[in-house]
Amino acid sequence: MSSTTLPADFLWGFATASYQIEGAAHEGGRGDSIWDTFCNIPGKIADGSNGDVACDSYHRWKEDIELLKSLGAKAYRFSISWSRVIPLGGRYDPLNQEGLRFYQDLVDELVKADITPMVTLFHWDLPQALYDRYGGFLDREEYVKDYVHFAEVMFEALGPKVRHWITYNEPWCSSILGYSIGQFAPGHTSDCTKSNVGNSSTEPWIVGHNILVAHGAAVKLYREKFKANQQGQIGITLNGDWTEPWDANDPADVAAAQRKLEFSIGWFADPIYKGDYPSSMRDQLGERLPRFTEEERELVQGSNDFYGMNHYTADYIKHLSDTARPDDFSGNGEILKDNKEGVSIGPETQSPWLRPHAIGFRKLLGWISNRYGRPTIYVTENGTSVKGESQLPVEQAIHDEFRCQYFRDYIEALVQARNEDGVDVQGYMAWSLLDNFEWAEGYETRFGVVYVDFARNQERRVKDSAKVVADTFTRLCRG
Ligand code: GBH
Repeated sequence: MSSTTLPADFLWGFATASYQIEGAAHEGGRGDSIWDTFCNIPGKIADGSNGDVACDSYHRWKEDIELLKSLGAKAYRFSISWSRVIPLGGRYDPLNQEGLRFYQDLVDELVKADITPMVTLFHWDLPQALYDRYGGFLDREEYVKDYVHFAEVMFEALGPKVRHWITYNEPWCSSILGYSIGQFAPGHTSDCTKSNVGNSSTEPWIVGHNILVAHGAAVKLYREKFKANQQGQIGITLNGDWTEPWDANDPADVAAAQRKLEFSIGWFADPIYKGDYPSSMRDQLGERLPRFTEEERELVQGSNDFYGMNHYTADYIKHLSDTARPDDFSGNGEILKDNKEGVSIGPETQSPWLRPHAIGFRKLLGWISNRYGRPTIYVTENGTSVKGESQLPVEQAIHDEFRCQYFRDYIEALVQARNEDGVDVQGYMAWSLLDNFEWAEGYETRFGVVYVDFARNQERRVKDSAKVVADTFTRLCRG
């Protein structure tokens, strides 16, 4: 194989998430999730919007599959709305057959179209009833049992046709954004200007721990009860930005950049691949970081058949000299977009946290591969917003050269990581198939390779970037 090709069976395609695209929030028997509730709190979503209609994919899913087909996609990653399937969420609560049918039909049609379904069980939309009943993720006993039951329902319903399962999307976000900063549902934080519930110094670490245990328990169930027949793979998807030291000549910044990777990625991946949290986290957090019981460790260690990697950007990290604050979650470093020389990590986008830096993708693929013993990696999200895109008339927005260049650069970095650095990356899903509900930013920020006209009936228009992704992989995958 030459250094500029990918194997013919390389799994490439596009990704979405239930609450961001489905709409039909109060239809088809769906129960509320914590995001329905969160969107109703004034001031939480930039444009005051919500996912009630979103891309209306609950009704237009066939059109979405046509789009995937027209692009030649090999795979489609989507997530399940737990409260659409079990409106009240719990293991003794009734199933909603109409919700299950929706996902079964979707999977059937994808398979007919020769598109591999990649199913994320959980992309942040926890059933509200479970939060009301026992505080959701905070209750290790109840939460883990309810999650495993939900997973079992889905393995049974979709398993015969699904070979790729993702237990969780970005537990870092559920923990830190949901329970430390309070920027995401359910909005817990110690910052009393934002919320009167939460404890940023303890809750995020408990939430992260319980999600890891739930992931491990669902994987155990899959392996024991379904894997032999269904022949699928299961893993977790973690987010992580690459880091560079703010001052490359300062060993304290070099160490802080490494610590930031451990606090964001190692937090979840170390227990899965090595059996415990990184020592840098234990050192800083002490007993605020839960400890694994022997039983939990057994569930979690070795629980990934593949590593799901979401990646968008990079940061410069500057060490902080004082003792870490109780609400610190970055390993006691400052996260900056300019380095000591004032050089930006990359050009600005619509998202304050995101600046393209493709070489960081290659470096992070290498870091993960080395630290965790060369796991199979599926890139489950990668993409960018474009500064000012929402202000553009559709005829201009669809010519998204900035996003096209992002994809060219990042896909090239992936090919180099695979073919020159020996990283075992076997798939790539661009984020996102559609412009969609971008969480706290509402509809002000677009990530789609397909434009969605939210003012005109959710009409879809393919952007140039969709063709760049499709053409690039079609060319690379000739074998
Ligand atoms: C992905 O997360 C999500 O999986 C997807 O649903 C979402 O649409 C997509 O990003 C685009 O945003 O506000 O400074 O605290 C990407 C990883 C990690 C990016 C947390 C935003 C927040 C930084 N995210 N980060 S900050």
